[in-house]
Amino acid sequence: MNASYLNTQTPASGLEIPFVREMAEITQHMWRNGWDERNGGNVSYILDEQEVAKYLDIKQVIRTIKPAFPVHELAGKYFIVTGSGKYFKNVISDPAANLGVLRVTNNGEQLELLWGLANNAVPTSELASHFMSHIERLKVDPNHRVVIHNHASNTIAMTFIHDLDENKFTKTLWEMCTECIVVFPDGIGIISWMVPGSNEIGRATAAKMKDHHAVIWPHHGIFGTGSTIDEAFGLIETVDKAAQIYMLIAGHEIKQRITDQELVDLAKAFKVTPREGILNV
Ligand code: 2HA
Ligand code: ZN
Repeated sequence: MNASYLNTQTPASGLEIPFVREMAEITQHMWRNGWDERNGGNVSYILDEQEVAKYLDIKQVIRTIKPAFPVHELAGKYFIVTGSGKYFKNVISDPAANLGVLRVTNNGEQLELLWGLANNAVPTSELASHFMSHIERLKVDPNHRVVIHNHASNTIAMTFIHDLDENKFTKTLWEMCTECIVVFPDGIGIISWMVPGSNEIGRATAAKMKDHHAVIWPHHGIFGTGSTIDEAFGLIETVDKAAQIYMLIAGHEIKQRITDQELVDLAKAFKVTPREGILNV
């Protein structure tokens, strides 16, 4: 038996940490869906202190990073985020280079890096939209944890040929697949086209997050939120599936459809309350 072989330990990659693995797997799924070309897309996920402390030394700050604006509302919170300019395709093979675990300082002025973002990498360019969205979702849902942004293809396509009025857009999506109204009864928020990466687009997105789990950026992509990675990802999957059906039937003669009364019946059966002002019954 070769002793040196026995002593060789695989260096820790980060994948042994459950929340790192979750991020690595979900970014890989998104890339395989064609939703995250090049460095497109970003994810941020609020972690429990106890969960982080199980795997990392939370007293060991690697470096501090100044956010674009102070985030007092998120003081003391822990996040795992994707890095700016990083490719979702590559997260699974090198999590520490593409992801980072951060803590917001108690005064909300700084981010303390506890793991990852190797080689001086910085958090996602859309951190403003993520942080502002977390702040708004937490006000309405204490279980809120996850913000995912990606370039879901059918959703982007639909923003070219459908009216961007959010009630009309939501109704069309509800009509495309039976489960939609059950998955997003609060409907889809839509902002106007804006330059990404700015505090302004963050504010516009977060304003819609006050009463929607998902917000579309026309000709760019989507933000989905939830209390788990599965929930936020599942929401985007469902929206994009409905948008895909819309793109498949667009321009074809429609012979039958789900009626408003049937949508009401669905909502009743699944005990959800559809956003007001969308269904005509
Ligand atoms: O490059 O998706 O919106 C990351 C993005 C910017
Ligand atoms: Zn984007």
